[in-house]
Amino acid sequence: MENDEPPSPDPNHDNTQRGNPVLKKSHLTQIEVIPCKICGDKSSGVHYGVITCEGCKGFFRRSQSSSVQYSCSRQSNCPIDRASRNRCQSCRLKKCVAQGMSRDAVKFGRMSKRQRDSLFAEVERHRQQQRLQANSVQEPQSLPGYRSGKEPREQTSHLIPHLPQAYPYSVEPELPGCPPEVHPFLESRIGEAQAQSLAYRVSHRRGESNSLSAGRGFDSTRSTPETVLNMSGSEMGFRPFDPESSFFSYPTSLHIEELSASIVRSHRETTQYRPEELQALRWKVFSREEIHAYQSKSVDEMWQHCAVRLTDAVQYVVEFAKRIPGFRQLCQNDQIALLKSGSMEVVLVRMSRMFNTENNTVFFDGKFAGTELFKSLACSDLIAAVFDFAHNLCALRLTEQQMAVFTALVLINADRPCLEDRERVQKVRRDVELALSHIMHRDNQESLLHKLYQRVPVLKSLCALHIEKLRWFRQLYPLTVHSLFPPLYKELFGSDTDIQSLTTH
Ligand code: HC3
Repeated sequence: MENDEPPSPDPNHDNTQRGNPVLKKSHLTQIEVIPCKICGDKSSGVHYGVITCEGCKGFFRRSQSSSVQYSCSRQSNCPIDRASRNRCQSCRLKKCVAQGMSRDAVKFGRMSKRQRDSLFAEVERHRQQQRLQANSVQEPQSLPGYRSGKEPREQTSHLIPHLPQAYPYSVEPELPGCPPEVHPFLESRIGEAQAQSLAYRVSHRRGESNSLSAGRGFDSTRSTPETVLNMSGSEMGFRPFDPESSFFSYPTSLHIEELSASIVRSHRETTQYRPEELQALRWKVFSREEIHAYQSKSVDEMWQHCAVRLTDAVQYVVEFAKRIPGFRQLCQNDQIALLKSGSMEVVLVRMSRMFNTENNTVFFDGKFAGTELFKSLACSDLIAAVFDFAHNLCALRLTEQQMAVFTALVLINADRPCLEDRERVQKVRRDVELALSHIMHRDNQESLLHKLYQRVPVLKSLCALHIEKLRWFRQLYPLTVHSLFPPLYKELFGSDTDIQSLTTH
């Protein structure tokens, strides 16, 4: 049983005061308003690339120095919080890795200015939250619900907005024109996030979305995330893409260049793992015992486990969608309709980033797993088809930029059911199509375009099969779906009537 040793000075770990003369004690104090990303305890700084407490810093350091292999005696999904963090070393380490802790993480003191700005933007957000909580914050305004071809109903949806840090604070290879950015929105506890609603998650006031896209200068009186995003954007000489100003104009090549860069940046901000991390972990596979533990789960237990993991992944997709230029200018009903019908498809495309074609495994729960791990789902045809899709797409070896724009194209589909303004969706899609063509042309890989478009109907069939399996599962375990599946999952893959609307187009 791991107990937290008293913190000891560690020459290798990032000591922010020693790391950078520019950082003052006040900076360190600022960061400490952000709780430990692993257990939620009071943090003491950025350690191994992630904001953690002393206990989790010491735990991670020991896990890296000792050759011990941790294993979970339960279902590898132990909750890790201040009180429970010492109960399961395996799950604690898994969470450390999932949050991005790494021996190779850049020291905070040597972070780029942009990354430090992003971190301080998050500090500012936390401080705002603390101020709001101190002044008994107002409940978020409920928003008109999603109209799935029925009469408008009370807002009941459960998708989107706040997500845990998608990127830890560590150096990233910068793509031209799309520098790494950790958006202050990407932060909160998953449990909270899953409880919120789709309409709430895509919600935005016109003014807010305008400030995101209008490229305004930094207004110190409005230290909101949007203006912070604009500040760091303009500071980087990166003029945020402004869909409003160019929405109806003929797309110039500059407009398409900016659109491409904006989509790629949104993708980088909202993928759970960086390519380098997945590469570094590619041979971290589950042991026979660990696979057996998954296979020993009952059908309903494994479905619940995967439903939670799938919902986590969807939340990142929803955040990505919100950042696609033009998406937030669509009416809320259409934003939700595109997400309900397209987010699973994007999850499956993104899954190919986490796939190792050499041993046909996918990164899941912190290690790489083969189809056999999912046996207790009792839907081997779906698993086989999903793995085949991931393998074949992975074999195309898309770059992150190509992946980013392709997933935007998958999402922005004017043929989806229940859309109110198809023409407007088509206008957004047209620019994304041009962006994909632009990127493939630039990379001299136009031949890939045809192959990518051929994958789209396969995605649709996979999602139809998934819905069919869910219908079967719900008949056997109605209570499990009703009481134990994340609200967000139920909204996404909804009741039978919604399911039909999702799969008839
Ligand atoms: C598709 C999948 C569920 C989702 C799993 C995800 C995409 C979850 C996010 C991880 O970061 C990456 C990942 C890896 C494996 C993916 C699973 C493979 C098989 C399984 C099913 C096909 C879907 C089961 C979901 C269900 C049936 C509960 O709705």
